[in-house]
Amino acid sequence: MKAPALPAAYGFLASARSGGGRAPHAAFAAHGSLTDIHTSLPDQNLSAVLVHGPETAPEGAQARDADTAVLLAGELYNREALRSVLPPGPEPESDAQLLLHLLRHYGPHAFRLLNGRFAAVVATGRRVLLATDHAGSIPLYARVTPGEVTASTEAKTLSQHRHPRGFPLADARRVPGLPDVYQVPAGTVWDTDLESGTVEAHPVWRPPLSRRIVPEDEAVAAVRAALDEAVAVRVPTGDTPLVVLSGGIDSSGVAACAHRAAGALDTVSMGTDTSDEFAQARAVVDHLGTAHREITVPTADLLAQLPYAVWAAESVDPDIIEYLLPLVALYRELGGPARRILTGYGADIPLAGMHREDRLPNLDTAVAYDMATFDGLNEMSPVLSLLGGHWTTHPYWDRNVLDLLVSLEAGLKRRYGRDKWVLRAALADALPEETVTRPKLGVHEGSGTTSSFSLLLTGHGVAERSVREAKRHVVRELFDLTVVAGRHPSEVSTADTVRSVAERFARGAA
Ligand code: IOT
Ligand code: MG
Repeated sequence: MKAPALPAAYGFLASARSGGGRAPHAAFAAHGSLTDIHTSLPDQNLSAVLVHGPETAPEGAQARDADTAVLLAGELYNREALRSVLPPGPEPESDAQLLLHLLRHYGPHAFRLLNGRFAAVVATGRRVLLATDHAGSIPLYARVTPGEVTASTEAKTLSQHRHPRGFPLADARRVPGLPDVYQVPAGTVWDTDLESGTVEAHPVWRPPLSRRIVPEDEAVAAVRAALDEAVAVRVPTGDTPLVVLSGGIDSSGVAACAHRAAGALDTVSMGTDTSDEFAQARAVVDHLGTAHREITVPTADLLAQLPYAVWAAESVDPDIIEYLLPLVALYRELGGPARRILTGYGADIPLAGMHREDRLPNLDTAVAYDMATFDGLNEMSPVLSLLGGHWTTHPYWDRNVLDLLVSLEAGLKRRYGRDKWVLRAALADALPEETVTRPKLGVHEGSGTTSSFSLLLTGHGVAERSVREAKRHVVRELFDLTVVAGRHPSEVSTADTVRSVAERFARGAA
């Protein structure tokens, strides 16, 4: 089954209360139309503001029956399988409706069944369920007080209170600078008692810890089949998808599968004035016959976009912000009507693609480490592309693809001197040989982001050995300004922030 052009909603700010209340007010970084909704249930009221596409009917993001209301941002990918476990009846009209039916049958365990990119709020009886997909790919934040649960896909919309008003939640991840705001973990359902404000966390997905020994040809066929399927369910009916194509194996593989599924494909590559991989992308474009576009962003402009990257990702991790910055620049530069974009993001994590490493113990340590630490980094947040009004989806972090890739024994990931061997072999018949065999630079390296950020700091007098720490401070300060204090990134300057951090370092105050 194929995906609709765009999901019914990209995000929300929702408030469930035992008493009455107004729709909360929200300023999202995600660019879209806003719609207020209200649902009265016997034991609580759910109000929300939804952010959605200009042409999209937001009704599809909500569903209700006598005592349950569902709010779903994002989309499901295993719709057909999910329908197959429900009794025959009329087709659910939306993913929210499908989830409502599943909840009737399985209760909160319904979330164990979902393969999707979503954040959900379910008001039911006197409880409120807050749920993320397995990857937490749409970040979800909450403030919980007795009598009211407020949840949002962007933490900044919860930042109006200077002092904690919500309950402290033991063991839950706090949002820096927002004292009573917590992030729902990836692959988790928070079951909240509205009256008492107590929260129980139920994990519904865990990254595989064990590794499977599979013959080469079986592994290769399984990877190809899983990726083909993950791409096919992300390709909209009757619409040409867009792939952000670097020319490396990850995004080229997505492009090959998407071209096959849709029959036509648009691609776009980004470079800077100092470097690009346009020729490598061009090899794939010519091979597949895609409608291609090249965008060049001056390196100097990249760093100026740091406040936007932090505002969108709501992450304080400087490495992640460096990876995301060129993509943010690309998404903001794209223009045009809202598009569905497929990326090759995330393939390097289960395949240890960024660790060009021959020793299998080290390789599997990298996989295990990255799978244990991705949660909360928000690197797959849709808000990054929604800055430009576009919806992204990441086939390598499809639940089936990810489960498979993580669980393959390390010798299938590094083999015959090749990184990401099993993926390369899986795509060998679909791409030019040079694409299949060539290692590539990461987006941050290719665009020169890492080095130009370092240079900006040393240029302001930060010592070489302090650059890493200074980057951490710059990113945190940008987070405090844009997410915590609510300043629009257009009013925040990377240069000023770097200057003030550099001065602090010079005084030895950092
Ligand atoms: P990289 O793998 O280079 O890029 C990620 C995706 O962004 C590509 O697959 C492609 O779809 C798009 N992209 C990258 N460069 C361009 C370009 N020049 N033009 C158009 N599209 C482009 C690291 C990285 O460098 O990205 N990403 C890692 C994950 C980071 C590690 N995270 C973690 N340990 N939690 C990845 O797995 O993708
Ligand atoms: Mg990659």
